Amino acid sequence: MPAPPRHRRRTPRHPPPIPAAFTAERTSAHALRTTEGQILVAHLSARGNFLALSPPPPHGHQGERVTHPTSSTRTTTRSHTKALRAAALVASAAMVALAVQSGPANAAAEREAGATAVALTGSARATAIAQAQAGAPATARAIGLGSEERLVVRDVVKDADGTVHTRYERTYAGLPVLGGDLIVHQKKNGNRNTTKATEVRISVDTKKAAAAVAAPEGARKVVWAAGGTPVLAWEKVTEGVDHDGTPSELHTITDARTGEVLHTYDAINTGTGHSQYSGTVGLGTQAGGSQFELNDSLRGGHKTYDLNGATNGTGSLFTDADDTWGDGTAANRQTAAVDAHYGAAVTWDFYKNELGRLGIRGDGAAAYSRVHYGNAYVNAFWSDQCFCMTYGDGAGNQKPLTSLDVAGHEMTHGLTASTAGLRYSRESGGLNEATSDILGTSVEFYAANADDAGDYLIGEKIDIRGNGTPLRYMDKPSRDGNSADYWSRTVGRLDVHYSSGPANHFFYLLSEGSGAKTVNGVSYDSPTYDGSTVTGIGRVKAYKIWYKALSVYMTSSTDYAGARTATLQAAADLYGSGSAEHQAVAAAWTAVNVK
Ligand SMILES: [Ca+2]
Ligand SMILES: [Ca+2]
Ligand SMILES: [Zn+2]
Repeated sequence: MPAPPRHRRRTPRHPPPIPAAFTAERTSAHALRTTEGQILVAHLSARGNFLALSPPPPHGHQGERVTHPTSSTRTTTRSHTKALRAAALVASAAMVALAVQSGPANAAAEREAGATAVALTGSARATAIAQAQAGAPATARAIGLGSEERLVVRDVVKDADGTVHTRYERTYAGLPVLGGDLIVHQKKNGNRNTTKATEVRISVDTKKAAAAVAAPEGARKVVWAAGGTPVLAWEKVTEGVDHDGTPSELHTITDARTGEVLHTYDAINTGTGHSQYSGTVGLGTQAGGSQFELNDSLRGGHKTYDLNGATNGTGSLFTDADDTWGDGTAANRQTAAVDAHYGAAVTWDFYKNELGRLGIRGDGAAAYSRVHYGNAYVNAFWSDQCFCMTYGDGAGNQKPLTSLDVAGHEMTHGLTASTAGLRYSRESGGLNEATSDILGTSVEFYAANADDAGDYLIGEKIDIRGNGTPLRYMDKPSRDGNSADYWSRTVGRLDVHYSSGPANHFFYLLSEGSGAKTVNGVSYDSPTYDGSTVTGIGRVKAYKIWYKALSVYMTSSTDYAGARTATLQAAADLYGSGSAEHQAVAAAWTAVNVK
C-alpha cells in the first residue's frame, strides 16, 4: 500500500532547535596535582571527550574553562551569536509519536529503561565531568589506588535510574599510565564497583636512574601497564605514510630500563563497516584505550555518535572492540553509524578531490554525525549551529536516513552556508535545496559504489514513501508529484524542496542532455520547456560549474535569474566564454524556462 510522506502539504517546520549550550566551542581543562607537586592539565572537548594531558599553560587559555582541584573556577567562553540555521532533507519533519506503554508495568522493560543512558547536553556533560574531576582524589582513595596515582576523568555516562558510570585515565607520579584506564559505577543507593583495564597494582621507580635507556627522540615518559607488571617506558610517535599513501601514526613503547620494544600500534586505522546501503566499506577509525572509535583522523577527525533516541546532546561516541562495525541491518545499532561515517568520508573526499575544498568550511575542520535521533524519525538535517549532521532511523526504525546521497545532501547544506549562504526561503531556498541534491548526487556518483550506484534520484535507498520510490527525481522533478519542472513566477512560493525542481532539472540536462537515456541501469526521460534539445556536457563539468558559481558568484539573495548569471560566469571562467560548456549552460537554463 503506497504511503506518501506524512504532512507533505503542511508548512515546513524546522527541525527541533539544538540548545545553545550544546554548540559552545569550548574545551575544558581540569588541573590535577601530582604527588611531586606537578600540575597536569587534562583537556576535554566541549562534548566531554578526553583530548590530552599536558603541563599547565602559563595563563588560562582563552575559550577554555579551567577547573582547579581547589574550588577556584575561572570561565572564559567565546560568545556565540550565530542564529540557528538548520536545513532538512524533506519538506517537513514527520515525527512518529513515541510508543506509549500500556498495561501492567513490565519489570524487564523498566530495568532496560532505567539502565539506558540519559542524553546529556554539552553543558550538562561538562558539569558532570568537572564534578567528577573535583571528586577524583576522594574516588581514588575510595577505590584503593596508591598515593602516587591520580584519576583524570574521560567520560561520564548517567543512566535513567541514577547510576553514574565515570571513565578515568590514570597517572602515576605524574606520568600517564597507558592501560591504566578504569570505570567507576556508582549506583544511586551508594553501591559502587569498578571495572579496570588492569588489576595489577602499580609500583614503578620513576626516578631518572630507573630510565637506563636514553629516550628516543621526541618520546615521552610513561608507565606501561597494558601488559603484565607495569614498567617505566618511553612512548614515541612516528608519523609517516603507508605504502598505499595512507598516513600512519605509529606508537612505539619501549621499556625504559632494557630498551625492549613492548608494544607498537598504528593510531590511524581503517576499520571494516557492514553498511545498510553501501555494502562493506572501509572506515576511518582510531584506537582509543582498549577499543576503536569512529573517529576519522584522515578527514579532520570526523566522529560519529549514537544519540540512542535522544534529540539533543551528542550521546556517545561509537566504539568497538575489533574494528569491524555493523552487520548491514538496522537491528545492529552500529549499522546506521557505518553508513553515516562512510557518507561523511566520501563527501569529504569528493570536496577535496573534485572541488579542491578541504572540509565543509574549507578549513580542514570536520563536522560530526549523530545517528539514532528520536524514535522512528523520518528525516535528516544539517545544523550550522552545531556544525553537525543528524539522522533519524526512518519509519519503524528500519530505514535510517543515512544513504550516501542523503549524507552528501546534508553536508552540502553546511557547504552552502559557508559559501553563498543562500537564504532558506523562496527562490534562494529552492537553490539551496537544489545545491544539496546536486552535490549529494555527485557524491553518490563519485563513490562509484556498486551497492549504491550513482543515479539522478534522491533517497532511492531509504524508502521514505514506503513504496520503494525515491524522494525526488532530477530528470523530471514533477515525477514526485510536488516539484516544479520549470521556473515560473510562482515557483518561489513552493516549499524549498519543490522549488528546487528547476535547478535539479537544469543540472540533469546540463549533465546528460534532454530526452530518454539510461545511466547505470536507471532510465530517465528529461523534457524541456520549449521542446528544445539539450546536449549534456557530462556530470563532472556540470558540478564544477555549479560549485564555482556557488562559491564565488552566488549570494544569500540569488534567485533563478541570478543562478543563470552565476553559472554562466563560472562556465566562462572554467571553459571560456562562448565555449560549448558555456553555451550548454545557457541552453539548459532556457530549457527550464530561466532566460
Ligand atoms: Ca544510488
Ligand atoms: Ca541517489
Ligand atoms: Zn535539504
